[in-house]
Amino acid sequence: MNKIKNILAITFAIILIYSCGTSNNSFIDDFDHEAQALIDNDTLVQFLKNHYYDLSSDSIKLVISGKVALYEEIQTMSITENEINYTLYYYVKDAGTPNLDKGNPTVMDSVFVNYEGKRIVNTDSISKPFEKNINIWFTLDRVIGGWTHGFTNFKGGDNITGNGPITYENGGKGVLFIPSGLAYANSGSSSGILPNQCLVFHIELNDIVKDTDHDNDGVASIFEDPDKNDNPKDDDTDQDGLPNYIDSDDDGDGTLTVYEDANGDGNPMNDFNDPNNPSLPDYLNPVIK
Ligand SMILES: [Ca+2]
Ligand SMILES: [Ca+2]
Ligand SMILES: [Ca+2]
Ligand SMILES: [Ca+2]
Repeated sequence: MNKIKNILAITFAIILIYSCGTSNNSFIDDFDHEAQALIDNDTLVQFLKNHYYDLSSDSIKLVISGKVALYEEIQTMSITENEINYTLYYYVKDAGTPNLDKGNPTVMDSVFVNYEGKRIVNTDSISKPFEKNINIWFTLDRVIGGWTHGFTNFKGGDNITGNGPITYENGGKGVLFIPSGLAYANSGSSSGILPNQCLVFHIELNDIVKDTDHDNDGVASIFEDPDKNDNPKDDDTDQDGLPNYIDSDDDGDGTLTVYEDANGDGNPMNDFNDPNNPSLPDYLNPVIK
């Protein structure tokens, strides 16, 4: 199973670089991203006040008398990226009620999704879809920040594929409303997304790979986070430029992490053999090889 998770992660990472950008906006320009975040939030709030979710057509429409504005039903997440605070808005049509409950994906897990992306043109107007896909895998660490965090609010469904096409039921379903700073920021994208444009994604979460292990070393990517700041991308124990979650020898001592498993239970996280440093697992401790 670990091997499958690893293969999935690599395959999907390649797709993602071309299809959805990355969440590592480097922000090396002198653009005022903080000011843009405030503008985007005003846009999103007003857009949500001006629209409602039409359940019968699964679409977003201008609010009319008798309908409840999305703003009254919306949920929010506070996200900090590149030291800028963002609010991600998401509408839950169905959080997901699978018979086989794998839990929610983490920000490092692989997800199997259907989606349709639209641009917020202005607070009264939304574009036609600029991109849509069904039954496509992504790893949430390699997509725009709005996706990375947004999908963690939903559960995958049940695979009921028989002899026919791939089919899922009971998966999470909803809409993500994403500020530009958690999408394509001030650069936009070749698929017609303008700089500083807020995006809307209708999403369905068909399935997830829980505890995705990018480097197949027995430590799930979400746990390759020694500084425990919920971001495994900034941890590089041996400082070789490869973050731990994609480094097969985390402490750079020449013994692969997968073999730093003295008790042989397949989990390198529970092996502690340095009496001088009893709380540091062997795979992060170059003294223990
Ligand atoms: Ca790993
Ligand atoms: Ca970290
Ligand atoms: Ca490293
Ligand atoms: Ca090692």
